[in-house]
Amino acid sequence: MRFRSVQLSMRFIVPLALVLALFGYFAIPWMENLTVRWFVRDLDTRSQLVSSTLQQPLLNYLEDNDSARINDAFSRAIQDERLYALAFCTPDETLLYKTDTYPVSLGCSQGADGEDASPVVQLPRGPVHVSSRELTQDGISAGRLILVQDMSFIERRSEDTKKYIIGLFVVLAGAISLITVLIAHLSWHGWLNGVREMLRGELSPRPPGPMSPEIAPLASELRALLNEYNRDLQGSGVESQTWGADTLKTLLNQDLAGDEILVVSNREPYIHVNTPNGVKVQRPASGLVTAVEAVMRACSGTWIAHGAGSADRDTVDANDHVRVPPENPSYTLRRVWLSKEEEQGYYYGFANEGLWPLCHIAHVRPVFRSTDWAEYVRVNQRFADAVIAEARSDNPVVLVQDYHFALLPRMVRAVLPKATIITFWHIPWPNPESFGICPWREEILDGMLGSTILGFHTPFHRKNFLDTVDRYLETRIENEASTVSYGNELTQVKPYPISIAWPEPAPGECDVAACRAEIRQALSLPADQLLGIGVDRLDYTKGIVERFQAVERMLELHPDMVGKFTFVQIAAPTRSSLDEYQNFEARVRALAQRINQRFSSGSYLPIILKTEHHEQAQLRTYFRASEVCSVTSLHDGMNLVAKEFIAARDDEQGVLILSQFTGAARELHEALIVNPYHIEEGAEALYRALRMPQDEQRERMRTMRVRVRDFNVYRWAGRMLQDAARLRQRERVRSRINSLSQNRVRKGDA
Ligand code: GDG
Repeated sequence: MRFRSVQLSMRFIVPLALVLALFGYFAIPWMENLTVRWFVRDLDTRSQLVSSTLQQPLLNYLEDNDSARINDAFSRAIQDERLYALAFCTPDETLLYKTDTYPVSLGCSQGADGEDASPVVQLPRGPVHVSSRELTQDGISAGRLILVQDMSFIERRSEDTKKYIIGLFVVLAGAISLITVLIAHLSWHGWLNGVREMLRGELSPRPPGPMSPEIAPLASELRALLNEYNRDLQGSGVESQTWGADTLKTLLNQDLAGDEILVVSNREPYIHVNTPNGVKVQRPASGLVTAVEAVMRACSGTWIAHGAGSADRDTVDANDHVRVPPENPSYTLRRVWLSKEEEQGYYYGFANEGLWPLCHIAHVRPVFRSTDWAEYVRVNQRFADAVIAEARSDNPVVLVQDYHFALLPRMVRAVLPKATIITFWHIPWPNPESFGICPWREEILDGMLGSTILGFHTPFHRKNFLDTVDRYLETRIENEASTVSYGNELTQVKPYPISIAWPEPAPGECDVAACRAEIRQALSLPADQLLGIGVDRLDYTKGIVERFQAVERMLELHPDMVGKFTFVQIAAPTRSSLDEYQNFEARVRALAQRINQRFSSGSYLPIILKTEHHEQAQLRTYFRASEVCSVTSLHDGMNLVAKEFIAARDDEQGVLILSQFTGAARELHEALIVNPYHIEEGAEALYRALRMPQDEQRERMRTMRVRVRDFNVYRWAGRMLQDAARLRQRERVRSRINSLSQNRVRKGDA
């Protein structure tokens, strides 16, 4: 960027330097000439003055023939430093009197030739100015007085003037160049910042205002280009395809010939719980479940997960199977039961106290215990056994979900070598140094490389993984093909950004105006109250504390918002048996209380904290009712809440504030992108969002809605399954060729 501004500046400086050089070349001789002319005119005047002064005394002395006095008068006159010599010539041009300094070569002819002759005469000692004055008495000429003036001082002065002029030009050129560089630099940066802000909705400390006029016409085109570029980045071949549940079904039937799909995850998509009113079904607060459930509805198959609900055992058959979704069963849920020790060591211990903080840069130290590791290995084996038991063929397609099952791919591969194992890592992957903290790093990497395909949300996480493998294992990495060759196996490692299923308008759903009224009424808020919404699991990676601090700072900076703005935080309880999570919840509560005490008046509270599980439909109503949705994760693989908010806004209004540390920020450039650690930036984003004109909201929201609609979860799954289908086809062809050549060898032997 610095190079660009230097380049830009050079375009000004080079022509400027040329102009100055030309100017100097012609101007300096012209100035010299002018100076000489001024001085000659000055000497003419001086000559007249001196001769007028000497005229009368000279005439008197001439009349008296008093040569002594004449010589004396001449000597006194030339004491003047510039008057060099004097002479008197008779009317018949006889040199009668002269000072010793008078050059004899001049004789009496000088100055007698009329006004046109040049008064400057070159003598061996240098140039002199010669002029003569006729002395007359009663109209009769008495002779001519000749004055010779020294001109060497003119040369000296002219030299000085030249030096000053050249110096002046140099200083002037330097100053103009500096100013030009500075202006070019500033305007280039200003322009770039403007473009950046426009593309990413990035914040600037200045108050919200219209887009600068030189950038505005570029906005749509640049955004369109950026979207196109993103499409290119995210793969090829399937990009023009519109993905939906039906496309996925067709893909499974055609490309995968109806092959069996098995999903493995820790969290189950439906939890049966005992309540005083009987058994109820709950949907967990989980991004993974949100995404994979939509795919399973389209694919059928079997989903293997931990049965964690209090009524789960009562609702399965003899094979631990239950058909789901309960209202319209389309696939099988196979539950795996874990003892308290297994759950503690594998899930809470190794996965959530070890791997979770290890992969998220959220400044919580990972804890690794050998006992947790032993449980992690054991539970991975138990789930691998369940996969093997559920498989009806020797080559099922197994979709392994997340960091709970890093070892499972290798375990399944050991028994079902022909299985196509697709592992998706839903959380970020850290750099090799950070990952190196894990005492069992080689085992984890070895387990994951049992997969046929390994997916991450972003190219950045993929690269971190490849660098880590390169650092800790003996592998061959083909960067272009994005494959890792380890032992005799090949794993394809690619980015597959996850998304949501684009929602159909639910029958009986409130329109935006009704949703707004419903939520404000439920919260006892005035009808015109401005509303912000946050929806997260109560996790320290989600930046809830920083979000509240931004609300507080916004109210400090913009007191006009006190009383008018309320932020609703829905925080679904999660991993609450861990100390870290209990401490975090206490911190969030205390902060909300402190801010509320500070700004409350009457019934007004700036923050409403709801630490309870909500139904999906309720969340959607909140999204539709709010002016702004705030997603301020300190680190997040993707973040589906951001996409759910966008999908909920069919009125094309509402502003998304999005942390730059989410995978979603790589796609949703029209959100207001913030650094959640920078509280003032968060505060200004909030204020800007609340004051954003409807047209700008519409433009941003419309672009983001098209993107989330097209890049939906079916596409996410479809791209992975298409890659799997290609690899399976290649494998089939290879094994057919192998068996053909073996047959030939056998026939030859016979
Ligand atoms: C991991 C990665 C990645 C929240 N509260 C309730 C509720 N939710 C739903 C949201 C959303 C989901 O939970 C949360 O998804 P996120 O993507 O934000 O986050 P994680 O759970 O941490 O998910 C993440 C994701 O996997 C997918 O790959 O994006 O980066 O960390 O769908 O709506 N749902 C219900 N009640 C709630 O109270 N029903």
